[in-house]
Amino acid sequence: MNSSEKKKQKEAFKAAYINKIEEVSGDCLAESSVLKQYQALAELVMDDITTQWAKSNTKYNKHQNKQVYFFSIEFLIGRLLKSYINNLGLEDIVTESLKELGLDFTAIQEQESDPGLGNGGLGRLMACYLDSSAAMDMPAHGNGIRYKYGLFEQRIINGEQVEVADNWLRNGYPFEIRKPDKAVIIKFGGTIHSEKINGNLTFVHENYEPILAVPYDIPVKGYHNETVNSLRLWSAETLEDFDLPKFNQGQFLDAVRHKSEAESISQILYPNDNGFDGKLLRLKQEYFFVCAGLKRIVRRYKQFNNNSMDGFSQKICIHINDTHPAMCGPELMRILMDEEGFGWDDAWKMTVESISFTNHTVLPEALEKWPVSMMKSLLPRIYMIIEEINQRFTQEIYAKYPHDMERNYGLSIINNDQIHMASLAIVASHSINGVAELHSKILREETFKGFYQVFPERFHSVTNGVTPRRFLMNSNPDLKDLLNESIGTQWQGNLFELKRLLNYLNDPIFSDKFNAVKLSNKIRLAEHIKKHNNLIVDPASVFDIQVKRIHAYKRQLLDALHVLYLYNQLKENPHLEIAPRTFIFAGKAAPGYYYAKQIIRLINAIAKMVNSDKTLNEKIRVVFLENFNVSLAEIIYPAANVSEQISTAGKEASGTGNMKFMMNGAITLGTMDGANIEIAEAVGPTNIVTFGLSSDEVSQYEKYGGYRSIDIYEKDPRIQQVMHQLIDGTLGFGLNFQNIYDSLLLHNDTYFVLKDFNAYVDAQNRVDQLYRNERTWTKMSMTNIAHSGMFSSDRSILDYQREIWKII
Ligand code: GL4
Repeated sequence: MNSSEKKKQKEAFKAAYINKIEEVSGDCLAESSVLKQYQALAELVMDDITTQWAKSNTKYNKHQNKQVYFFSIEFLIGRLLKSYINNLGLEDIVTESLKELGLDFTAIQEQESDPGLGNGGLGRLMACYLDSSAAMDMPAHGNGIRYKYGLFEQRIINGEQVEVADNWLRNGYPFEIRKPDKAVIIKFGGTIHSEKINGNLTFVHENYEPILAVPYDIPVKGYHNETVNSLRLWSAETLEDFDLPKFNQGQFLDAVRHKSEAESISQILYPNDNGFDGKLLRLKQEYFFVCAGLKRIVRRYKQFNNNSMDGFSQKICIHINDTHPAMCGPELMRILMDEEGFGWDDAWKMTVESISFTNHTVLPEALEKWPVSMMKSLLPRIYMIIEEINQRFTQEIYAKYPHDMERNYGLSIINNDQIHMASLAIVASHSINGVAELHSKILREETFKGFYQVFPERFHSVTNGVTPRRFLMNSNPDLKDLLNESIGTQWQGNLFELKRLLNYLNDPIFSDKFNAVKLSNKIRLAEHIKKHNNLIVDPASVFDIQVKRIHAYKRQLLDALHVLYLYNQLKENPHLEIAPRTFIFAGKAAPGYYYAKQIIRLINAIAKMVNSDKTLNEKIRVVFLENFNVSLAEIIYPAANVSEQISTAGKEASGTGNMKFMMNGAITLGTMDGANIEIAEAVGPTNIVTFGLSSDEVSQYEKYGGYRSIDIYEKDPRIQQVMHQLIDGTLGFGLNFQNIYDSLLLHNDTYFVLKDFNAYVDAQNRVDQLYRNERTWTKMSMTNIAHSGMFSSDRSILDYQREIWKII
């Protein structure tokens, strides 16, 4: 675009924007609030997107291409305004126009609430996959729940986590379109009886409670193309607002009770990551979005396919994100048999051919098991179908493997009066995959070993990826510009092109510019820390960062104990030569997870002690940033030097934060777990720092014993010292971390924190040495970025297309 064209476009944009502000606020620009400026900009952007959206939908209705639907109970999309603007290619026009109008673009963006419709990696992965699919012109859509309250907001008060409701819809949400005309009815409870209708045995559902599912669609705009896909989120409503007869009889509370009970289904996101709590309301949520989503997909398919289901499983992929949508199997069977008139065998073939399943965790406490009684009374017809699926499946395997009764028994979907959702998902889909090589291997050899023996061809592996649009281009614009001016812009379309950066490893001018970008990102984070924690940190210090959900297996404790150890070292020897470090933590703990909350308390206690100790010469600082969410993450990743990925080997299915850090040039300090292993392979051993037990070693100890944490404790005075400090009042008057202490000694350290302590301290020393050689560190950092192509979610989506959906 030449400069006069650009000028014209900017003038047109400014005129339209001023108009919009007047339209949405009734105020002129000068008097408008930042909120109205944001709303006007959002509406203007939506005007552009909806036109393209309609075109994409028309194209899709012809069913020339296979459509993928991601069913997920979480979609952690983050703020959208900036990403829409950049994807539309309007970045410069908007940024410059707003500047010329004297408006603060950053402040405008901060008006947008960050929809917290997910807990962590699992939900964020879906958002990355939607972004990549749209960028690659692939028809893939999301199907989930429009929670009225997303994941709680975290406040840190007196060092402890306090949860506050996340009312993200408070000011309305400009990027959704409510579609009451596409609402469907979901039936809960009631009874089933069979009847002969026109000579056919038919199942009739009676006395059920009907709930209305109303879709809200959010456009998913592709990067610099014409594709706009849809994220459909369902909201629960009553059929009639309230029960009028009751109201007229003066029973006001009863009249509205039904309304609030119905609406409770989409009221709140369960705040557990990697955990299952078995609540009835959660089961309702699961069926709610599964049933609503499938109904619309089937209806639309027929509408544009001469009212026929022919070819359905060749044209539709139902991809289920972990087991929460596992009822897709029985529900599709129900629709096909009870509503579309198919017999069992045909319906089953179509179901299995359409559904594919990704598993996201091997932690036993996260595997979903629903009591038969609960399923039977809430979803009687679904239960009948699950029972029949199980009967047919078990019969088949008993006939095929008559000598392997014990294994066969373990494969039953219904066991001990519980429905095993992972087993259901495996049996009812043609593909199951893990999310990193190691994770997929553990699924084949341990978690789902029996199923792997029966269905080896169903098992695949697709390593996770993250979108470089949000996590590099948008959140690290200075790095983007530097890359563009040095290696050209091809990498923006194909992240493998970042390899060209390797040509600059020995270029001192480039290195200086590269380090300047990192420094300015660290200054931005330091300003955030000053504002929110009232703490000054030195941007020249090593920014050593662990941000993720707080969970025992992720071992924030190991990180914290090392900080404590380093503190002890510095107290002993104030002249200890180390590169100054800022240890930064952030992450939410599930509200009911006491241990994780204690970890937060511990980190804050250590922070308080360390930051107020003047004798340390500011060599170490400790920060806990409250309310980790996508927006905060976007400031954190670009500022990191060290990426802490220190889960107990074998426990983190993949991790995706590790990839976001790497893409922004942080060096991974990690165990050989999840996708860390593939990061190590990609960058080579000299560009990563790894340590600790391997997953094989962990699993040997778990199976055969042989680890006694007390032995380690008794041999290591450094460990004894930090352990005592947990309980002797060092960390503050009245602060006692007895249960953390007990978890390590009394309960034999389930996650091998003490076992890996020594190796971790050594690894941290290596990090220190490496950082102190600036040239080496810069090269390592550049090498990490250069090899991050493989961790783009574009690559993951290509893998899914080839291996699983068989699209290309
Ligand atoms: C998770 C895994 O814990 C995480 O390792 C993985 O990267 C992510 C996406 O596949 O899924 N599983 C659950 S549950 N929450 C996660 O973040």
